[in-house]
Parts: sequence; C-alpha cells; structure tokens
Amino acid sequence: MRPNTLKEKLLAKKPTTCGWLSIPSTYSAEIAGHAGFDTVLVDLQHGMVDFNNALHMLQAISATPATPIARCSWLNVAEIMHLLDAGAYGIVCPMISTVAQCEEFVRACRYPPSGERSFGPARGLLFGGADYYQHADSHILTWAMIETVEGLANLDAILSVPGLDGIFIGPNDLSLALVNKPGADFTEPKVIEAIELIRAKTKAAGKFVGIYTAGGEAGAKRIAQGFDMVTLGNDASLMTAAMKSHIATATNGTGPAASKTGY
Ligand code: 3PY
Ligand code: MG
Repeated sequence: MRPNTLKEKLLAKKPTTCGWLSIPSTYSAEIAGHAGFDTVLVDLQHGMVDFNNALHMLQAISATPATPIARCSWLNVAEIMHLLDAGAYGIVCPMISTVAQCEEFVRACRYPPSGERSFGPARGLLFGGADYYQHADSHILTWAMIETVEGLANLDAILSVPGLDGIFIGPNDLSLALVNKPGADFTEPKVIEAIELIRAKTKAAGKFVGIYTAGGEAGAKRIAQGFDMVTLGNDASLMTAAMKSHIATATNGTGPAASKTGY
C-alpha cells in the first residue's frame, strides 16, 4: 500500500503542516498540494464542499506530494466510510464529546474485526494500491476534534479508545464553548489552559495532537509548544490576507477599503 507519509513523519516525531480547503475547487486543491504542506484537508464541515467536490479534490491532491485527508461534516458514519473509499488517508471528525462518539468514529474507519467499515475501497485501491484492504487500518489516521466542554471533560476516556490516532483541537468552537466568545480568544486564561491541558494529556497518552491556527506565526508557536500538526489558516483566509496585503502595497493604502466582512 502507498505509505501514509503524514503518519510516517508524525511517527518520526517531526512537526507537520496541514493545508485546509474550504473552496470547492480541484485547482485550489492541486495548488495547495504542491505548496509544501505535509497534508491537505478537504473540509466538508464548514467548507463550501459536498461529497462530489470532495471526491474530485481528493483526486487532485492525490497527484501531489501531500497526503489527502478530509474533515467530515459531522459524526456521520456513512459519509466517513464514503470519504475513505474516495481515497482519504485520514479523517478529522468534528465535535467528539463522548467516548461512545469516539468509538463510533473509529469503528467507521477500521475494517472488521477492529471496526465496522464496510468493504468497497474504490479509490482507496486506486490511490493506495492492490493491497489497500490488508493495510488500510494501519495507514488511515483518525483524528477526533475536541472543541466542546463535554469533550474536554471526557478527554481521558476519549484518549483511551483503541484505534484513535490523535486529537485535533478546534480553538474557535472551544473558545465559544468555554468563554462564550465567537472565534478563538487566546487572551482568555480558560482557553489557554484548556488547549495546554488537551495537548499535554494527548501527548501523555502517546497520541498525536494537532490544532487549527490562523497562519505561519501562530503555527510556529504551536509547534514550539509541542504540537505535532498545525493548520495555517484556510484557503479563503490565506487568499483574503494575500489580496489585501498586495492591494495595500500597490496603492500605498489609497485603494478602495476592503469590505469589513468575511475572514
Ligand atoms: C474550530 O476552531 O472550531 C475548528 O473547527 C477549526 O476550523
Ligand atoms: Mg470547530
């Protein structure tokens, strides 16, 4: 089976970067895959992406050095299995709050007897190779998102689920849940402490830990804190930032003001 180079790098204890796609475009996916990210994620939760878009974006990422992964829209086992069959080498599952939810998530990603994934690997075979079925369980990465008060309270039990590879922190939802502020408020001690607690407990449990960040500077700080995988904003926020910056440079700030909306 084609190796999961993201997993290999994580196992080698090297920090990794994750590109995050919200725009339903094969071209954007291909660009991100060639940009130097270790992995590129197709986001079906908050991205403007449906399964058909995701299939084509995973195909585009497959033609690049980056490992193709996806965030499912919810704990929807049919969608998770379908994304794996479409060639995703990892799933990030949002809003995991209980051990039962985590078990359901992991079971959807593993073939019997470890789990309940239904057989029909489709693009898994094309991308992974003829022996995909024999090795899929040890290559596919399972990331449970901790981003609710309940998930935080149940973290120890969630971390004990066999077959779970890592925890991915959603700081925006976590901040909303803990201090009722939209977006991630990193000035709030409660948010800062919760993120560090999740990181430390996840590492102590021998699992990988990842987090969403706004960009390179924030990502570097998280890597220095010991995170294994960092996102660096998403396609929409990076495109917006680059456009605003270039307009300001070209016009010396005299161009039309950007709309005060969007990322
Ligand atoms: C969050 O920060 O809540 C996320 O889910 C990352 O997009
Ligand atoms: Mg979230």
